[in-house]
Amino acid sequence: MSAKKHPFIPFKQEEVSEEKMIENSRSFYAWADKRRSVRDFSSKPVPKEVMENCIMTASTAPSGAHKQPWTFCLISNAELKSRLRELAEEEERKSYEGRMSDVWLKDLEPLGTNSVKEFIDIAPWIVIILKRPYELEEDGTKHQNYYVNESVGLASGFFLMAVHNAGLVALTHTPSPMNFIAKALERPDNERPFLLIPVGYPAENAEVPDLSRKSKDEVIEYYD
Ligand code: IYR
Repeated sequence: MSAKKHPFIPFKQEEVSEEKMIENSRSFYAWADKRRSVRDFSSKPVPKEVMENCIMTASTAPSGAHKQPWTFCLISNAELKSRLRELAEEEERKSYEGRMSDVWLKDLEPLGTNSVKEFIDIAPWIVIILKRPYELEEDGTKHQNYYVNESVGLASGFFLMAVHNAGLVALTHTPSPMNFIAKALERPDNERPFLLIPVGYPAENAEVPDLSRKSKDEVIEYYD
């Protein structure tokens, strides 16, 4: 079976001066550097359209063979959130009380995380990002997707920036193992949970750890 070739169309992008490029990249970096993972959420509602726009921004990410191997579950139902919290905490308790190594727990200490995940109840929206390792053809055959982790990782990054741009906060939560999510949401076999992301306003008394980020010298190796 051969896929139909896309027709090619001209691509034009408005050119910006070097000066403007430097200014834009500098101000974008300064703005991006203000994004923080927040664990203390307000329950203040956020319009559904904002979430849809953030998800559709995520879905503009590049993906292997343009397969867009992702599904976003957008959850506001209080009962479902509460069920997910219960299940996540069950797994997390097992992790914190035995599955995670002492070194891992020590690494997390400065972040003050624990197995209590009340943000799943409190945040107005829970977004579950699922990866799709394969698509099911109508005749039941499996069609593999490509670079699925890379693709869904990129989409997740785009999503976090879209949330930041909307003036909201998010947390990339990875209850592990995550099979319970697919089960609770009754997802098909070709979808695997990738991240659970609460989205909303920060609580009035929200706090974040006073972290610094790696410097240019620590992050970039030059080959001029
Ligand atoms: N998934 C656990 C533990 C955890 C792991 C890492 I690595 C973090 O950066 C933060 C938390 C939890 O969500 O608490």
